[in-house]
Amino acid sequence: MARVYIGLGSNLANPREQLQSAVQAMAQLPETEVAGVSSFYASDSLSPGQPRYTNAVAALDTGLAPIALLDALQAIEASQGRERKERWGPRTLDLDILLYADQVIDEPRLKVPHYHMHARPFVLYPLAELVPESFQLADQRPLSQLLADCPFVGLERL
Ligand code: PH2
Ligand code: MG
Ligand code: MG
Repeated sequence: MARVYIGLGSNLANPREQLQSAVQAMAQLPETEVAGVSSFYASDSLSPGQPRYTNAVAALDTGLAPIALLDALQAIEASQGRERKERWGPRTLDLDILLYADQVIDEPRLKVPHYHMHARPFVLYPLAELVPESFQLADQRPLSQLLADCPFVGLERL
């Protein structure tokens, strides 16, 4: 089993319900258990002119290999009405593999740790709820240092 952290995001069609259904769907995946879910947080979209996002992070223990997990998460996104039109467009559900055990993955479909997670408060603060204080990311930077460099600005804990 691998400990995996998933970033959840939604800014369309009742984001809180989207995140709750996604957690239930992840709990039903084969060889997978949900080990924890953070609080939900609201913040403005990084892309101007879009509805505010609701974000959270979930910890999974899974026997699915990284690409099999990615396929399963994309199927959940699709089942909740995700449409891929423009990059960074508004979305009913975004499920990002943030960390997969301590692996560094650089494949066309999947880069882990997730790009930009190191500087996004809506990823780092929910992640910090689920891991010990000494937690190190796969590329060795301690989470405490990333948090110190990434102020809790514009985040609203729901
Ligand atoms: N995701 C994006 C673009 N902008 N902004 C917030 N606040 N939260 C997100 O999850 C987010 C975003 C693309 O994945
Ligand atoms: Mg995504
Ligand atoms: Mg994303």
